[in-house]
Amino acid sequence: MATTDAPDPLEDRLALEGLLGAAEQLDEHLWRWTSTRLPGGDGERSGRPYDPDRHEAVYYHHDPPSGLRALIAVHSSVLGPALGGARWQPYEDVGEALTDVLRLSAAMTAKMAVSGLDCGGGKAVIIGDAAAKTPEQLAAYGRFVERLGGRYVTGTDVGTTLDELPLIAAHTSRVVGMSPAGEVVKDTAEPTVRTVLHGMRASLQAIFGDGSLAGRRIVVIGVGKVGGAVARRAAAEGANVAVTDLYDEIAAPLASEIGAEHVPLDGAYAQQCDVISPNALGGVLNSSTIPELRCRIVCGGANNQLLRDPADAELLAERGIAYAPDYVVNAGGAILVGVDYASGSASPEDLLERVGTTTLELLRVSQREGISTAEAALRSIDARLADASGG
Ligand code: PPY
Repeated sequence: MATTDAPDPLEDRLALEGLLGAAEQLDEHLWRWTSTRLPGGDGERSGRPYDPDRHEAVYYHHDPPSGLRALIAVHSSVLGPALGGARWQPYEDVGEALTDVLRLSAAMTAKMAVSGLDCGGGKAVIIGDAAAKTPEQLAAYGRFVERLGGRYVTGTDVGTTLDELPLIAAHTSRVVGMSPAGEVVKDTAEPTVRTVLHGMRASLQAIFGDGSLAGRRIVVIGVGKVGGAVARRAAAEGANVAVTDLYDEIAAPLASEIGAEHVPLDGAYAQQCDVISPNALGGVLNSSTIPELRCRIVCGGANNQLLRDPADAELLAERGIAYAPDYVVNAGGAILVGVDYASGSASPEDLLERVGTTTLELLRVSQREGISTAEAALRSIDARLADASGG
């Protein structure tokens, strides 16, 4: 069990307080920080309707019996309840987990706003090895979510799986994608694959005047739940696909199955191609990879692809590379579960398809106004949030 070597909650509290300022203790093992600023955030959007560096609340919970240590960040509930998946990862320390949950939850607000959903942005991170998680920890996580009384609604993300959702849902009703009878009814990976492909076709349309994947060279980096299916479908549509992954044992069989090239991860960003599709880690578009790129388009399912947003978006724009913003094209999962909260809006099918139109529109605004696609997206998010808060 993870309890023995887990730091004392007080140590965690102090670490968090050092980063965030004042905290309120809700009970012995549950803390809340309100109106927090992302440590290390550049504050560039301070005072704007969408400020990714400022969060409504952050909660920290340590459950000594199970060893669960988790953070939940509510970035914004301006558009509706804060939705987002739970990421289970062996973070080095609570500070690293905090930075991740703050960035991921802010991206969820952007994703919901740009997709036209009446939902806010939140995220959970659990500090631990996903392969070693216990049912007791999942139960403790469910109780943690329940304590927040609906301010955060959870689902799956990296390190959590659909078959674990019922174990969480046994302790909270604040879970997306489940039927009232407790069955998992919605998989968020499949619609995410669909929106990534809609975004890819729209980007090809904007750059080449033809949205077909056939004959295009597409390098898919990370071939897990989402990337693997993106590679598969792109190959089925006649693209010339190359795949790579941290784990060769995942990429190699996929490559032979779909007739793709298997390229080394090292140097993958420098591949000559039409599209680079990042589908695994965040922070992969940065000042060392961007100068190496020899593609026309970046379009993939990974969250937080830009290491420094908006600086890296501008670097991409300067190089003439069309960047389909990650939270626009990977919104499929969020759309599928978020529609349940969006009173009176369009059908999930319409919203999924709209990702293509939105991507095309952002690329056109970017070309026309000489701004990055990320900046174009931020302007539309600002407009929606300002409208919703009556400003
Ligand atoms: C994401 O899109 O990054 C997610 O976390 C998917 C999701 C969205 C809304 C609720 C649960 C999971």
